[in-house]
Amino acid sequence: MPAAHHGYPAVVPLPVTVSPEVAQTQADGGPVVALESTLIAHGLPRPDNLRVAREVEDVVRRHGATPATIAVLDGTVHIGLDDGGLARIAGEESIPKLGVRDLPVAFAAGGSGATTVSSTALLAAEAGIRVFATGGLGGVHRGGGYDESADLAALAGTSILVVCAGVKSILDIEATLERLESLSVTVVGYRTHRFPGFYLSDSGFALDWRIEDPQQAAAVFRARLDVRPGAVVVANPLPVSEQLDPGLHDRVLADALAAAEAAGIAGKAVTPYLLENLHRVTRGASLRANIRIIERNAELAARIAVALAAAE
Ligand code: PSU
Ligand code: MN
Repeated sequence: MPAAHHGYPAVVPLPVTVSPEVAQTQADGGPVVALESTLIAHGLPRPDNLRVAREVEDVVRRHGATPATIAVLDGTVHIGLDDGGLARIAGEESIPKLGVRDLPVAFAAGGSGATTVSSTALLAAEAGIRVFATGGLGGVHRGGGYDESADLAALAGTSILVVCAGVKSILDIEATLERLESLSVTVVGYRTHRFPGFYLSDSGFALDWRIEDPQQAAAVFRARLDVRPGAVVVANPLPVSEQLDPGLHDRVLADALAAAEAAGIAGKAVTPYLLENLHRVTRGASLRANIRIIERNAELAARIAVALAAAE
């Protein structure tokens, strides 16, 4: 894998395996959509997570692109998992969550893990993939202790287009938007001027820019490459008819945040803990919204990847 944009030649190339389907699509100049694996391993409950992981790949295929779910298995980066790989990520109890800083430890030890937005974006970009679909980005957490997801800094330096439903509503959305601005991450709304709030269609915060179709998204991304390396975030809201009831959302979120604090949950366990808590107390309503978000983002990402491939 080339590491030219870091300014140093790669001394030891990253251990990477590209699936035959992804390799063929790339050789043909076709559209590929990267998918992360932390939301499978840690964002969704077993056994639904495996079904969703397969469905999301099918959504990408149905919209004309090739899916590349990314994870680390036995010390090797997989750009595109086969069904056995998906089943391991979804099923193994002890799969760790790997941000960028965790990757070297996994490589050195020959370990396995699920990649977050930060590490998926980096590994996808290094593999020449330009479009990535996820649920919601990490960001700045609420509360007293400072907790900022590595997703933000990673996107600042990684040239990739990420389709998401904003950032998870468990976060401090205002602070997260400010950090995205400081880091010069390009953020555009898809057919909206409102920043989506993940489970909610509107986080309450406005966006400066909106785009109307996949062709515009592709054009913004191509222009971004001429400006300076960095990500383009395409914020794709759930329609109001599919969002979580806002009253229910606010009530259960307050309880979940209090429970996390009381239980002393810290570090990278915070996000999975809060998501699991919400899924439980909303009796699956937040889970259904979460799955719809991922499917809708996969569809839009595939359309954008198709537009990008056609433009080149
Ligand atoms: N979006 C979801 N579910 C998830 C995540 C995002 O809908 O589980 C994951 C992503 O992998 C993201 C990570 O990168 O949560 C952020 O974790 P942290 O806040 O610890 O950086
Ligand atoms: Mn954190």
